[in-house]
Amino acid sequence: MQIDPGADILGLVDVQPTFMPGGELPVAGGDAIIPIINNLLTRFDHAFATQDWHPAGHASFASAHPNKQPYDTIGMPYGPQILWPDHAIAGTPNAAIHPSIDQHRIEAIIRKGFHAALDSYSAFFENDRKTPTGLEGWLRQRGFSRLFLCGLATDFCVAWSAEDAARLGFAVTIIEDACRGIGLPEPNGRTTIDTARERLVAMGVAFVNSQDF
Ligand code: VGL
Ligand code: ZN
Repeated sequence: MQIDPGADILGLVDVQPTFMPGGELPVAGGDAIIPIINNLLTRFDHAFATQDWHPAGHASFASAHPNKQPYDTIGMPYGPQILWPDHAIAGTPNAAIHPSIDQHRIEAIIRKGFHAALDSYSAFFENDRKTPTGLEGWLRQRGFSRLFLCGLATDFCVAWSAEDAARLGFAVTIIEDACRGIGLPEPNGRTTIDTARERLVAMGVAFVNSQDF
């Protein structure tokens, strides 16, 4: 795959210790993507990153709701919300971009999920699908039209970011080996990783591997 330095940007989604083994919401193999992403960061001229960034007591935490457990789903004013263990607490070391990530090409960092009553998986919109993070404007003003996404988790924040980006008219590619997913069970023995991939492929999102560059 040829990278166009004027149009292409690598997006690092939630590459934070809170989503890695030893963190609060560990994604299996989440730390294995760090060297792959550092290698990708030597190929792209431009990168941005997101950070999941929640206040203590955030509405997406099961601990904020009486008699609820992590991975239960509840109804929120903006729709169904999966509840999570407390994670990505703003300002804590585990909410930082992983310290082993080479940040010298990261030109913008977008934090999301800081509204106490509203979750945000996507880098573009909070989970009401309306409240913008500002990333769209930044990308357009900088002239980027093709996004290459990596990070955590494939089936939540990466998938929702890819879906919004495609909907907004960006060409979107997910670098699959530079992502890891949570994989909650879905009907018929499938997982949220399978259903997210299917939905994204149908929307025209491309899937590649880091060796394709
Ligand atoms: C994420 C669940 C809750 C993610 C963030 O980064 O995919 N997942 N908050
Ligand atoms: Zn979160």
